[in-house]
Amino acid sequence: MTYRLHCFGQSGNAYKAALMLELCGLPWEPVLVDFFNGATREAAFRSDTNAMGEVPVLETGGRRITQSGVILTHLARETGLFGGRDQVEDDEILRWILFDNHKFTSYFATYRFLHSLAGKPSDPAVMAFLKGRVLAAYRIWDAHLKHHDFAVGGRPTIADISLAGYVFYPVEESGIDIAAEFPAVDAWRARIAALPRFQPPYDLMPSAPA
Ligand SMILES: N[C@@H](CCC(=O)N[C@@H](CS)C(=O)NCC(=O)O)C(=O)O
Repeated sequence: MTYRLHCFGQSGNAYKAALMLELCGLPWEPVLVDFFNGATREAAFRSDTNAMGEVPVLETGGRRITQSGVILTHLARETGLFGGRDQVEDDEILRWILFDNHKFTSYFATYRFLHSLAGKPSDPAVMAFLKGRVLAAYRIWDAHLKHHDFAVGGRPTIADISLAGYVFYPVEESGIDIAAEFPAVDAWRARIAALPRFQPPYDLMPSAPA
């Protein structure tokens, strides 16, 4: 069975799913979503692909699974890879995935979008507010990584794969230099990049045209 992942290269949320598929050695193919020309806002996308109007969407076994955290959890359960070893670890993994979705990914992704992908200048006050939220979330993750190699249990799990969604994009896209400002995040990022079958986002997924 080949998994089909609705995605586009610039989407770090989609990259979380693509990276998991790849690290697990699963057969999958990308389905390019024309995000910058409004594909996720079209009625057909909402009715046929995802009523929430987002990527990633994973097609598998006649189902369409959405929300990267759900996709990661589903694949960990199916493969027995990158999941928790017990209920306590599962709870901790979910805790970090929720932190990632609410604070770590979401502010960074919004900031990066306005910084380099929106195609028009952004309100400086909005950018200053978002940058403060980004840096606060990165400080929390960096502090954890000063004393832990990974999010949970001393080994890579889907929590790390979720948190890794946006950390491999070129620094120019966000203007936030992770290597310079967050050394523990930088070292963790290198540990993720050293995993067998790792590939960065633009190598795994086709880019959406601007
Ligand atoms: N919490 C969601 C976030 C997904 C998300 O924000 N996807 C963006 C691309 S990175 C999207 O498709 N946005 C479409 C839109 O807002 O119109 C997840 O983790 O899957």
